Amino acid sequence: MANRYFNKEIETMSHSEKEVLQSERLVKMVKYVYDRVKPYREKMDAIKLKPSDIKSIKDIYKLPYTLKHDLRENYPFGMMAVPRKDLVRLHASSATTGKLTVAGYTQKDIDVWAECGARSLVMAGASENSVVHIAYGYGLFTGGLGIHYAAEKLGAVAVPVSSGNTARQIQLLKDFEADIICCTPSYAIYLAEQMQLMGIEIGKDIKLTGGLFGAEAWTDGMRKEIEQRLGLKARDIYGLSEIAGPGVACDCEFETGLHFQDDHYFPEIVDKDTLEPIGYDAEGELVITTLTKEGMPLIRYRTRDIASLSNAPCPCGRTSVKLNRVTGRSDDMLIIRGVNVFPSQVESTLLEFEGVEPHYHINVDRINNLDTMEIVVELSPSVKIDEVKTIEIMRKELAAKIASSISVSAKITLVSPGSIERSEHKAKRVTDLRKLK
Ligand code: DLL
Repeated sequence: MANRYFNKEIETMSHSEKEVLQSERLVKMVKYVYDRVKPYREKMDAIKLKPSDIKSIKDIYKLPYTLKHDLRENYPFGMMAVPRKDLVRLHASSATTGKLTVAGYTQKDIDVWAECGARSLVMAGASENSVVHIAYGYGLFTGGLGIHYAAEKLGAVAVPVSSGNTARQIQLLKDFEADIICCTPSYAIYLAEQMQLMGIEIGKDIKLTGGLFGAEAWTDGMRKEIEQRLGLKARDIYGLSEIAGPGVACDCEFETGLHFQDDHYFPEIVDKDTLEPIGYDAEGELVITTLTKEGMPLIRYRTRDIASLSNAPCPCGRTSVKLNRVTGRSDDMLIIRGVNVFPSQVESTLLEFEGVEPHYHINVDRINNLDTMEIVVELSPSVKIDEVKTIEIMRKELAAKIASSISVSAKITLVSPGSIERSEHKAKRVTDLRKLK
């Protein structure tokens, strides 16, 4: 059996030892940013907080938050703690809204990120004997290069396919006999669909055993679907370019939550309205502090991701805090007639409903001052689109199921297989026409 851990000493460290390590690192980090990053010095001076007031990790709540806005205001290099000559790489976030946010990394930052990625690959069952097919995009997006360096660190073979050209992806998966695949969950479903159309036999032509899927919110229903269609174990990997790309947290085979690499990245959950820290198992906004980053350290960075943390032990022996599946970003939350709706809730319901596929798009509008929601979803290939009566019954049943699960009624439009645009990158699930009015 492959090794269970990439770095056993750290991954199974006792809570008390971890706390000592985190405290030492935080104290150093706060002094480091105070001395080197003007926006941090100004924020701390404004609340009369001195670096010496931070004595242990328990004092973290005294520190001010950092927002995406701070990164944009200081674009491109104002948040860096080292001169440009000491940076070895820049990435930028996908910026679905507004200006790009840039992240700079020193060589040590790249090494730490690769280490965390390697820990994640091991959680997906990879070893130095693995062939890792990397179908995340390479470029300013951190997915491709992030996993690439992680695979090399592990000593596995990295296959830098990047995104796109699905037929070639399938050919290479077959020819290179990859055992591990890394891509967005929505692309994994698309790949599986194409393999089926091409008559590829899972387990015979394709020998995948594990995968790291992330970069977008997805559900346990989607996990089962991917596992069944691709014949592998699907792990959930989390990350964000501002902190490091993929590998900030990842789940193991016990699926008890995503092990947060909390020797380097310290997580907190805060109430998204009051910003008061909240304890374990309650949902709120994820806030992350980098404990070792040199290039662009971030103190209490508000990620806008909605999640919860758990400190329940995991049978795998890893002792880190765990991140319960990110249900979505607060920016993605739709408010429909006063009710909060996440696209992931819609996804869960669709996956439980027989006869439709997890390919969907949500259209939101406001007509005569009333919010409207339409869910366009693909029928499974086994359902005949011309069976009008069957389709009408399905539509009504699905509408009732959606209304009871998300507490909002929605118009359901069933479309034929393949009609919803597939994404090679992060899937775009929502069009909110209210924002354009
Ligand atoms: O998406 C980094 C990444 C690449 C993670 C590949 C995992 C795999 P950004 O483009 O900066 O970085 O987007 C970060 O994506 O704040 C979340 O909203 C979302 N996200 C990332 N991973 C997950 C996940 C990369 N596993 C933003 N579940 C984050 C849910 C995720 N959302």
